[in-house]
Amino acid sequence: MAKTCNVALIGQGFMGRTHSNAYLNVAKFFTDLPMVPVMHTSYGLESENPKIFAERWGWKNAASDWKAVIRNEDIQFVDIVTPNDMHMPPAIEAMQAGKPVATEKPIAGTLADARAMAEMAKKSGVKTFVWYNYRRVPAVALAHQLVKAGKLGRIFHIRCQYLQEWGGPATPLLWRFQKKYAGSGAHGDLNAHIVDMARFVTGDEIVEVSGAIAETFIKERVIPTQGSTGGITAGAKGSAQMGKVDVDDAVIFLTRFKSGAIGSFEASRLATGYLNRNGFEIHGEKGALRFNFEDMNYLDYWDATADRKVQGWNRIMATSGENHPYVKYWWPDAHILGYEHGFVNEAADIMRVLAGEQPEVPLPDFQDAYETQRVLEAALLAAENRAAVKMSEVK
Ligand code: SOE
Repeated sequence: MAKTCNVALIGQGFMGRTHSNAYLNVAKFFTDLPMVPVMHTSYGLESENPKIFAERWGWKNAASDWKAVIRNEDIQFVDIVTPNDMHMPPAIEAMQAGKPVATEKPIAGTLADARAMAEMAKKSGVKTFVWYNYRRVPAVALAHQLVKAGKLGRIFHIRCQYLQEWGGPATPLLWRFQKKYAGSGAHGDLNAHIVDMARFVTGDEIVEVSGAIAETFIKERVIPTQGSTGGITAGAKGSAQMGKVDVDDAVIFLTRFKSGAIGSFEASRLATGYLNRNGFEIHGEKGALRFNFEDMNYLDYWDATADRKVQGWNRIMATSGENHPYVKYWWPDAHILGYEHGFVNEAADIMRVLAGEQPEVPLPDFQDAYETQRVLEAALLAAENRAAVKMSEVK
């Protein structure tokens, strides 16, 4: 009989929905879990009608005092999905209470917050997690396995892009465009994902950042009279007043990796034509990989060791229950998965780790996510100083 874990969700919004859906469904599909979540309490600001959110998503209790929620001795695991500036305070509170804790990506809006969280994790010894959900897309997990198995050999190039286009002039001044809440714009939102994904898939680390450019194309946005109602911009309404944008709309930068590979990263919310193009291309001595989340069930693999006559891009449909991570818990082969499945897969892995088991795919903890945050900071420094930044200079 699986043990139970009383979960508290701190925050609502878009990630509140993806995480609630994950807790609602994980035990239905992952029937071998040693521990299953109990949706004990969800926290939201009074103005966000926490009772309505809790009832809609099946949380037993609703609260509007996050400290009281974390201090409740019935709570066994704290999951934080608030905007980036509100990741650290509840995370520190949870770790000081000796409770395992997770945050949405990025671990925090600033390197200082990320560092404090990583240090407290080390000091408290509690288990920590950061929801880099794309690691749990079967095609991405397969890429990690192929690189680890040496299928690409020595890697030369790592090219990552996370391109969206929702940040046009009509989009109001949401929290994601305000430094005090987000820390940065597309950079912490999207480059966070692809830096984590590059480190995860290659197992390599970035040692230098250069050639960085941060740009804010739209300097002012309408001040919202209503925030987004569950999507990125869904339902957001603007007033007649304008507010200044103080974060980037796009950040691009170049990297050197420890192995000697070289890389490029590009994140934008104004990449017209790409709606959620989160992906990578990796070129090695023995082969190459490419992935685009807009086509998330496929991984393209080029085997450079094959007979030249038949070399080409193999378009692998990563939906085989027998061969690809997580798929066996879902549908028969080739019945494909969606965005929400990555979060359910992650909830399963978190429950396994909380119960002392290994996850199906490596899970980033606060220290791992702090390494990603250091790279993000290095890129902003490189852009500001128009000069290369060695990672050894960024603590
Ligand atoms: C908005 O850019 C966003 O919702 C990101 O915040 C998520 O992390 C990404 O998965 C989808 O786009």
